[in-house]
Order: sequence, then structure tokens, then C-alpha cells
Amino acid sequence: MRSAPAPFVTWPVEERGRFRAAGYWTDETFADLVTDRTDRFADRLALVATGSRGGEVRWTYARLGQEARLAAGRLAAARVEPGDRVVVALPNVAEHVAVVLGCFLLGAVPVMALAGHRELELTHFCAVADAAALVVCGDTDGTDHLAIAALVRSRVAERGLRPPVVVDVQRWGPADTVVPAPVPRTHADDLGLLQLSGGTTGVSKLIPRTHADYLYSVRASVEICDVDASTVALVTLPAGHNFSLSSPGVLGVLHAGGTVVLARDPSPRTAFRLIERERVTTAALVPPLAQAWLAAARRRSPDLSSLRTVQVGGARLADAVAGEIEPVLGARLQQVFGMAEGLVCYTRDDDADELVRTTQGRPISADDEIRVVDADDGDVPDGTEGSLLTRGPYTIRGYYGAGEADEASFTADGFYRTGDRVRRLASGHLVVTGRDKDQINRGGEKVSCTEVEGVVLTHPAVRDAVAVGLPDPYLGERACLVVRLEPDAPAALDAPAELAAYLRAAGLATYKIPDEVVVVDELPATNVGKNSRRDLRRLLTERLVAR
Ligand code: AMP
Ligand code: DBH
Repeated sequence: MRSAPAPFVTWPVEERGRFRAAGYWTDETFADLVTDRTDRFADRLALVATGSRGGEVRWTYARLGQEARLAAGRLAAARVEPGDRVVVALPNVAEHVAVVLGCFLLGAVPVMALAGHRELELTHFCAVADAAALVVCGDTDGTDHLAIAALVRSRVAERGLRPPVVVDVQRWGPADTVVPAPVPRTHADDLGLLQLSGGTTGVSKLIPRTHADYLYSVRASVEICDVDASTVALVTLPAGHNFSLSSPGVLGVLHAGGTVVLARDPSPRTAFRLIERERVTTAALVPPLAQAWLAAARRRSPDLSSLRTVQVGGARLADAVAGEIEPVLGARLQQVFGMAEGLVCYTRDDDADELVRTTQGRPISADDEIRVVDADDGDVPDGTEGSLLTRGPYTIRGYYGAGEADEASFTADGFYRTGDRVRRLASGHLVVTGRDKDQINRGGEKVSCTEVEGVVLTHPAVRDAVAVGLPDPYLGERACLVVRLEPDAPAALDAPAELAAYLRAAGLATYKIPDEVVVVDELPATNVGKNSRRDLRRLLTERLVAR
């Protein structure tokens, strides 16, 4: 038996009552969703995917239910108990869906890690969550995830904590040996899953989402995005990402009885083949992928006639690229601006074309409170850029086990400081104009500047380091690491190669390895103060861009 979930701040009692009275929050739990839909839509096609050992999987809802129950039984055999946390670090294979739904049935709390995470992140997640299990796909694209998992176990143990049991979906034995796990009673206001923050101060924080708040965002997304039983949704981004899971994502499609098509890799070639073959109606992309699709569609003229909607989110979509989606792909663009902490904005089907092309949409809920504020937290008028604060029926009030660390991320009255800079239009639509947070948004993948700096500063030849995002035509931003070396650093040191290798060896996720390393003799000086590091970043970015 693991410890009970760590404490976290949630909504005040009056607000919970309000969200229930408004019908946003219901008694439905994730387990209810799984049992009800796999029964109700039994014969419909639920999932098309690649299995972890290769080969195509086509599961009906009935079969998906069976696979989820098997996954629950296998987790129970690994001593996972109701309420326990399970770190899921799987690529887009069929077992990803089975494991997440299996956790729900077992009443366990999945932690939505990515296959790209390495021992540094996975150790942190396992430690903070006190995870009972770490689920991996042993051999993923030539990387040995069992070896990584073994390292995680020893690092967790070094911290004096109980290491997680490692579950490798590629080594699952035959189904007839699995003992079914009992389905416990859970409450809709309880912790249902843990998402990951992009991370601004050091490593990612864990985001506690309850059944009730998360399922509200899913149901509302289903409605806004017109998802129904005829929907065939292509998932090209990591399936556990908040966008892929809930906006409306895998859970939205299962909620409505549609079909999820999981792409094993995000290439346009794989996507177009699946769209043609499965008659995909909707797909979710980050901006660089949208650009890759546009280029590939022009070259190859694939049959995209089934595609009705293309969602783009995760990072700012350039207006010029937005304008090409409908003419080239023949599908309606929907911009999505969301965050795993809660708030999700969509452009709507009946929005004027201009709004769809130039804004990142408006919030899901009439009860999503939006404040756009200046440096002193004073409200600015519509049309003026400011920092975005938000509060509402599915936006968290505190991170998992954060305690006082929450003070930087939430106002005293519970607004989440998104770290995004926006302009609000009179229509309520938001235009994302920039960012306050020390983060690089690398085409939708969020990289915490201080986390990368913290690791590279442990290198003996590095005196100081600053990570900055530089404009990039494809990624939107690429990660650049600016370093000052120690005076006695070896003259022959090939800093870019050495530091990239060092970060990799330290166990940092692959997507956080800088695209570029620049060695400088001197870092520009800034006024000493709370924001000096941020000023330094701004200064360096300006200089590097001018270069
Ligand atoms: P995460 O912390 O990984 O959940 O990422 C959420 C963040 O991604 C938001 O706070 C924004 O900074 C960024 N983001 C998501 N969607 C968009 C979008 N459509 N345009 C600009 N930024 C976005
Ligand atoms: O970037 C995100 O985190 C994101 C983007 C679109 C998100 O969480 C979402 C939609 O729900």
C-alpha cells in the first residue's frame, strides 16, 4: 500500500456547489465512463492503433473494455491498489489506451508522462507521486526503456523512497493468466489523474485533475467540437498530452462513441495513409506539424476528402499558416489554446473566418473567468495586451503536493497565473501575444529554461548558462543555450557537442536538448532584482536575433 495522494488546494465548498448546480460537475467517474461506453457502444469500432510489439490493432468498444480490464488485472498483479499513482510513459501504441483506462477501472491515478521523458523526469514524477508503478514500452524506437526504468528505480531508492514496480507492456503474458481486479467505488470529486505542467521553475509540476472537473471539460469539448459516433479522430501528438486526451481527444471520442486512430509516428506520410484508409474526420496538430502537412499535401495530393476539421494548438499558429489550412487541406481550421492546468479555448465552427484565422479562440465555459492584467495585477481594457489570469470549473487551484510553491502560480483569490500574454477582443476571443514565463515553447513542446540551465551548470567546464528561445520558422521557437565557460576549461572543448551529450547522459528528455549552443565570453549585465534572469533572457534573445 502506497501513501494516500498528496494534499493539494481545491475549489472552495461554495464553488463546488455552484459547479454542480450548473450541471458542470456530475457524479460520473472515469471508471463509469469506461464501463458505460464500452458496454453501450459494444460493437462499434473504438480504436485503430499499432500494438507495442508491432502489428495493427482494431478494437471494438467491447474489446477495448476487455483490454482495459486485463490492464487493470495486470496492474493489480503488480501490486497497484486503488488510489495508487501509476506513471504512464508509453508511446502512441494501443496499450497506452488500455493502460490509462485500466488505471481508471482499478481506481488508480495515471500520471501522464511522455515516451520522450528520460530518467531525470521519470524519477521526479515517481518520487513526487510516490508511484506504485512505472509503465513503459521496453524497446521504443531503438531506446531501451527498461534500462531507463531500472535507473529510475535506483534513483528513487537513493532518495529513500520506495521504487515503483516496472511494467513493460511488451512483456505482458497471455490474457488467460490475468486475475480480474475488483472495481472499487470512487467519488467524482476525488483525484482522477495527474497531468504535467510544461514547467517554468525547474522540473514539471504535477497537475491534480478530478473526475468531475476533467470530465466536464471533456463533455463540453465534445459539444463545441461536434464530436459524435461518426467521428474518426486521428491522434498524432502524444496520446497522454492534455490536448490529445481531453480537447476533446481520446476521452471525448470515447465519450461520444466515435473511433480513435492512434498514429504511431507524427509524419505526414503515416497520417495521410491513416486518413485515407480510416476516413478520418478530425485531427489535432501542433503548428510545426500543420506546416509539415501543408507542405506534404501540396507535394503528394493525398485524399483528405473525409477530413472535416483540423485542430491546431499547443503553440501560437502564425496567421499566415492559419490562412492556408482550409484551402490546402480542405478542412475547417479550429484553433485551440489550452493548458493542462485547465482553461481551454476554441474557435467555434460559426466564428467568422477572420476570428478563426487570427485568434486562439474563446473559453469552453461561461464560468471560465478571464482577467488580463498589467504588472500590478490591475485589469487592462479589451484590446490591450496583458498577463492572462484564469479561474473556473476545470482550472486547478493548486499543484499536487505543492504547498507554498503555489503562491507564485496562483493569486490569493485562486486565479491561475498562466504565464501567457494575451489580448482579449470584445467578442471574448483571446489572441496569444507572448509569454511571461521562463519557458521555451518548442513547437508545442514546453521546455523550462531553469531546468535545462540547472543541469548544464553541473558540468565542470560551465561557469554560467542561460537558455533562451529564438524565433524559428518551423518550430516557432528553437532552444538556444548560451554558456560562459570556466577560464580553465580545455581550449579544445567542443562545447555544443559536449554539452548536448552531457545533458543526454544526465537523463534529460530528448526534446529538451538545446538545438543550438552559443559560447560567450561575458553575459550581459542586468539590474539586480527579482526578474534579472528574465531580463537577461530578453537581452540575449534580442542580441542573438539581431545576429
Ligand atoms: P502546458 O503547460 O504544457 O499544458 O502548456 C500550456 C501552454 O501552452 C499555455 O499556457 C501556452 O503557453 C501554450 N499554448 C497552448 N496552446 C497555445 C496556442 N494555441 N497558442 C499559443 N500558446 C499556446
Ligand atoms: O499546450 C497545451 O497544453 C494544450 C494545447 C491545446 C492543452 O493542454 C490543451 C489543448 O488542452
